[in-house]
Order: sequence, then C-alpha cells, then structure tokens
Amino acid sequence: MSGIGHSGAGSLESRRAAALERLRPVGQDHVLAFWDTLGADARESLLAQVESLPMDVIDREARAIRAGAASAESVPAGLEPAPVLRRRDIDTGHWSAAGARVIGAGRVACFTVAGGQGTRLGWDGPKGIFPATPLAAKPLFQVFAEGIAAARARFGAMVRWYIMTSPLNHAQTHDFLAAHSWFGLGAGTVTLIPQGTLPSLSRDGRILMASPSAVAVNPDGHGGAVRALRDSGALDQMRREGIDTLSMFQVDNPLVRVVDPLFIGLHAEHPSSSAEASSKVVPKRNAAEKVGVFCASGGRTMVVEYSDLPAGLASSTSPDGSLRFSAGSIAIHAFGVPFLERIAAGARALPLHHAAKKVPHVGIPDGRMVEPASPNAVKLETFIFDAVPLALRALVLETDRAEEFAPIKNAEGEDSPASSRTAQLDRAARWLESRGSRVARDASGALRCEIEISPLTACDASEIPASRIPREVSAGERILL
Ligand code: UD2
Repeated sequence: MSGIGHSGAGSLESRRAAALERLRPVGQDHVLAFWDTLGADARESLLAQVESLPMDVIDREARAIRAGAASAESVPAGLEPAPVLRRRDIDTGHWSAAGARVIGAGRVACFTVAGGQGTRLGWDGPKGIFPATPLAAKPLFQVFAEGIAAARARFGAMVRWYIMTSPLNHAQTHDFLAAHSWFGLGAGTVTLIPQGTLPSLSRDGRILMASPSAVAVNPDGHGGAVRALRDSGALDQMRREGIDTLSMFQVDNPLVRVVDPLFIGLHAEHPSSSAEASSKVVPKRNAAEKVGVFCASGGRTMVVEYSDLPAGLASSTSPDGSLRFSAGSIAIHAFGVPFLERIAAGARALPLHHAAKKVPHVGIPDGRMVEPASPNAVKLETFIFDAVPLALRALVLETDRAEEFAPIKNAEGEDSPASSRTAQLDRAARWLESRGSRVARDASGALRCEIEISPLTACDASEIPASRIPREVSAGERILL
C-alpha cells in the first residue's frame, strides 16, 4: 500500500512541477496557492483541471482583458444589413418538396443547445424541463420530442436528436429524459453531449478559484457545440449514417418547427446557399430587442450580437422609417455536417466573447469565500453563429414571428412564460381559424378560449386532420388537439 502511495505522491509532485511550468510564465500560478493544504484526491483533481486548461487561449484573453480590449466584440467597419430571402419571393411549394426529399432520405438530425444556465428565468434546473405549453404544461423537451416524432412519421425516416448539455445540467437532463422514456423516441436515437468549460477570469485576467482545489469555470458557450459534436463522436456517427444536415434550435422556444421542410430544402438546394450555414430571422420588434442581427461585411454574412451592435447602428432607420438592421436572429439554423467537420478540424476556431458575470470565488491567499454583489469576473464563451461567416454562402430566411418564435427567457414581461403562452394560444387559434373553425374572441380580438395543438397532431395549420377540426370553439372552452 505504502509503495503505491509513494509512487502516487511522487508522480503528483512531478505533475505539480509541470503544472507550475505551464502556469508561472502566464502569471497564473496562484491556481496552486492552496496546494499545501490539499489532500491527495484534491491535488489529483486540481492537477487534472490544470492539465486540461487551454493555457495559450487563456493567456491571450487575459492579456486582452488587461488591455481593456474586448477580443471578439469589435464590429467591422462598413457593416451593411445582410441580404434576406422572403417567403413571398420564393416558390415555397417547390422548396418544401425539396426539403421533404432530403428529410425522407434520412439526411437530417435535430440539434438542441441546452447547456445554458437559465439564470434570467429563475428556473432551478435544465430549462428543457420547464413546463411550457398552455394547457398540458408539457416540458420544452417534450414539445421538441413530439416535433421529431411527427417528422419521423411524416417523412418516413429516422431523425436523430442530439442535445448539448453542460457539466452543470447534464445528469439532471439525462435523468429527466430517461424517466420519461425519452418521450417515446427510443433511447438510442437521442444523444446527450456535454459541452466543455472555460475558466472564469477576474477583471485583471487571473483565473478565479471556486474552491482551494477547483478552478471556477463556466460553460464555453453554444459555440462549444462544434468541438463537443466532434469529440463525442456525433459527427462521425452522422457521417456513417448519411446525415449531412443538422437542424439546430435553442431550448427555450416552444414554437420552433424542429424539422421544417421549407427551410431544409432552401438550405440544401437554393442557389444562395452552400448547404453550410442557413438561418431564420424575424423583423426585430424594436431597436432594443435582445437578438443578434444578421449583417454583411466584405461579402460575408455574419451575426452581430445585440450587446455588440453599436447603438447608432441598432437604431438607424431606412427612408421608410423601418429599422435598417432588422434581421433579428431567432437562433434557428441549419448546418452542413461537412461544414461543421471542417470548422472543428480547422485552424480557424470560433472567436471568444467576453461577458461580465458574478462569480463567487476563494480569496487568495486568505482562502475566504468572496460573494460578489456586482459582476467581478469575465466569462469566456464562443457563439455558434460565429460559424456563419465561415460559410461560402449563408442563406438567411425571414419568417413569421407569430408562427415560429416565442421564447421563454425572462421571469416576466417580454419573452416570458406568460408571453410565450399567449403566443402559443394565438397560433393554435389562428391555425384552426385558417381551417374554417369559428373561435371565440372578444371585441378587441383577444381569445376567449384556450387551444393547444400538439406537434404530433400538426406542425402547421395544413396538417391538422379535417376530422379533428371543431366547427366552433366557444368562450371558456379549453381544447387540446
Ligand atoms: C440568444 C442569442 C440572440 C438571439 C436569441 C434568440 C446568443 C449569444 N444570443 O440570446 O442573438 O438569437 O438567443 O432567442 O446566443 N447555451 C448553451 N451553452 C452555453 C450557453 C448557452 O447550450 O454555454 C444555450 C442555452 O441553453 C440556450 C441558448 O444557448 O438554448 C441561448 O442562450 P442564451 O439564453 O444565453 O442566449 P440569449 O437568449 O441571450
């Protein structure tokens, strides 16, 4: 026993020396400040963390923080609004049929980014568990699962589902889906992929410690998906199975059409697409809406995040008074699998963005816990939409907010459970009305009844079976289709 203990300690010592050699030149050796107070397991765990830190990246970003430069936040000069395709300008029947062929050939998988922390909503747990629908209170994950099941049935092909979790919510997400029998999709067809993390840095670029033996980390942003999809073997699996298109969406939007034949058809075959990166947008509600904006610069399409778009550009208007930069990203994309493989393999990694954040940490050298009242740290993260400018041609499709976008982000007000509920009820009512139902509304047009339509019943108005369409929905009625 003691022999093993000794050899372990010896190798710990040499690993510690190696760790210090990585940390010291970049001014981060405080990470081992509590070494002498740690037991063997804690030392082991801390060394494993240090060994996996991308020190060159951390050093580059730490220098940028110290220099006061926000690395990825600089916006190119001469930004223009991105060219946008509108439904009225395309033959939607033609492109939907093209998409149906692609989906029917088993070439499409869904991908949900669900690694976020959901702090704004004040929901304790993975956001996908949040009860989102107006009558059945279905969790977001169930809504998406039903959409995937519906697509499999409608197009007669397998549609796999990949879900990116973070180390913070992976186990809970897995247990929830397993407890609900993967909502009938088949366990082997749903794959959870935990994303990576990056250390949180102080405002002078020092790695913060969550405890004497743990680096404070945050999920590496949804751009971490590229690496997570590769490292987990998901991209290889897709290639083996002939899946060349990922239909990507965020965990917070119950109105998303998870497999949209029109969008897939445009992405796969439209001349303005290289089948690499396509996106859906809606006209921004107002200049201040918190959505990224599709812009163009130097012939490339790109997304400028709301926090990075200079206020002057955000509020600039066209001669008709409409916002010039109005193509708001609703974070629905189609990505080519070969494209993601190329980015994952390539030297051109996605840029890191900096966000101010409150990070509790251990004070050095006193070892006392610091609970900041205001942002004290910089979180480093990459964004998946930074892949868009790397595409040869990026297609941007404008869609209808009322049909496809009602996210649940904030506890109250805009983009809240209440506003999403209203949007879900309104859409269901509109679908029935477009199929001839009379739906109770008051003089102002507000609904006086409640209707919920499962994706298993219909993913658009035309799919509702005629036999299920009520002639009338009267005031006070609640209908679940
Ligand atoms: C996102 C977009 C914004 C707009 C809006 C539309 C970003 C940075 N901004 O804003 O431009 O399109 O959505 O709704 O995306 N996530 C992870 N891992 C992470 C961080 C986030 O999986 O490390 C997921 C998260 O679970 C969620 C999505 O990414 O599904 C968006 O995250 P967010 O809520 O932080 O982004 P938000 O709403 O500020």
